[in-house]
Amino acid sequence: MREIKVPDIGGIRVPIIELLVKVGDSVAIDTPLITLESDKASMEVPSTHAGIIKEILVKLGDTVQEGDAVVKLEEAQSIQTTQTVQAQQTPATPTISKPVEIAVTSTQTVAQNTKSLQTNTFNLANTVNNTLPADITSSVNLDDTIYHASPSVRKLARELGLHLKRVTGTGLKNRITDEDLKSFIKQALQTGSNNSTNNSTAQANTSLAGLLPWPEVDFSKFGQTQSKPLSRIKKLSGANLHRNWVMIPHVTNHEQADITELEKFRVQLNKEYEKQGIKITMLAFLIKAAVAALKQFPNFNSSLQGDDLVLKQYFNIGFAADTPNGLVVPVIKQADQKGIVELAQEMAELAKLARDGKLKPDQMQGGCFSISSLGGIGGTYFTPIINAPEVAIMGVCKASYQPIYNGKDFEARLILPMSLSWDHRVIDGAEAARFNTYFAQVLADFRRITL
Ligand code: CAO
Repeated sequence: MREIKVPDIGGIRVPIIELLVKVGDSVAIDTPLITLESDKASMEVPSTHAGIIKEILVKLGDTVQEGDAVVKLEEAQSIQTTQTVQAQQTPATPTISKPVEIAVTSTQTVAQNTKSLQTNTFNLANTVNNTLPADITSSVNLDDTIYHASPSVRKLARELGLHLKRVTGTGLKNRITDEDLKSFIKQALQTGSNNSTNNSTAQANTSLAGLLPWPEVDFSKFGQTQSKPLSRIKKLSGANLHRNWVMIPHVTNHEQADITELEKFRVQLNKEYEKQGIKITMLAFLIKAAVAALKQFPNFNSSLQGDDLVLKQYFNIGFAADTPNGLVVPVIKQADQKGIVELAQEMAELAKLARDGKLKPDQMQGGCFSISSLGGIGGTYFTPIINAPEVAIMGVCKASYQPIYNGKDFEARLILPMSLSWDHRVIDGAEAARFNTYFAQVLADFRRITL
């Protein structure tokens, strides 16, 4: 049996404010056992050995110093990491599934905090600023009763992008415990899944925004009804679309492209490739034009990450595909390195996989910009929803012949209606108008792509 003791914490006595394990728990080296807190900082005491907790030698509120025994552990000699501990546990064994990464951090925390406690220069504002992202800390109230929490709780909250102010602490001095955080997350997830099951995602979110609750109506009062569960894809895409529509301050600019010449070229190409069974649709040209426009306007090929704009040097283009189960967006990778025929073939393959429900996750990942084409169906203009974390999407509808004045006469020209939605946090209106104009120019005269 091995006793795990409090390491060097700078020769002071500090109270235990959290017990992080219980008898029967399996722990790995560096699994946090207890949280200590002085009036300046908090720190976790990690296990120095792997094994099973046989006895807890301290209780909440006890004050401890270096060398005090915390727990008795039945050592598992061969167990060195959390992963191996987990692999050897039987289902009946209570487990602590804290990833090694957290434990490593807590070791560092002990070292950092020990130093700080010794020099007594530690200050809470610094802790907060070091442990929370800048955009959160800038608006944070530094009153520590608001989000008093151990380093591992803070870390988990940070990883989930969750502000601790939203969690109610039930520990000593309103401290937010591991359990508080977990039950908050559990509740949030339950609310989310309930909402998606009831097709009323708006319900929770509108209540957050202070809006009226979603109306609950007994439709059968007015006539016969039948309930049909949403498909898995509809639930997933619905949740994503809802988030993107609510969270992105988006604007949609409309444009018209004269694709008379391009359509002639497409028809000609289709004749040439008919024998090979290759069909070239307008979408292949739209993908190529999108690449050209992204090269010309790099802000459109980016994603927001905190205060940074991540500009991508690759050109992966997603296209919305309508399937019996709902909307999916397969991604054509490295579209800049592919010709029209190759793009048309790959698009047809991906669209078929999508319709058959056989797309693999990696075939829907890594997109830079999306195109949603309703051209084969109809309509004039619409307002596509940006496929976050992308910052813009191009929607096109059915091209039709329009009388266009050429300075002398009205001429019948094939006009493609285009609708570009863009994220106003990243792109300005003028830039969007330029992007759209350029996009339309490329489609009007595809030779521009070579410029
Ligand atoms: N204007 C006029 N005709 C068009 C056109 C356009 N912009 N785009 C396509 N067409 C024509 C095609 O040439 C084809 O005609 P023919 O059969 O006579 O050659 C016909 O419409 C059908 O094309 P298609 O839709 O099968 O092919 P596509 O390459 O244009 O589109 C795909 C493929 C997968 C994008 C499409 O099948 C699809 O799923 N579209 C729906 C996308 C969607 O749901 N978007 C909404 C997202 S928001 O909810």
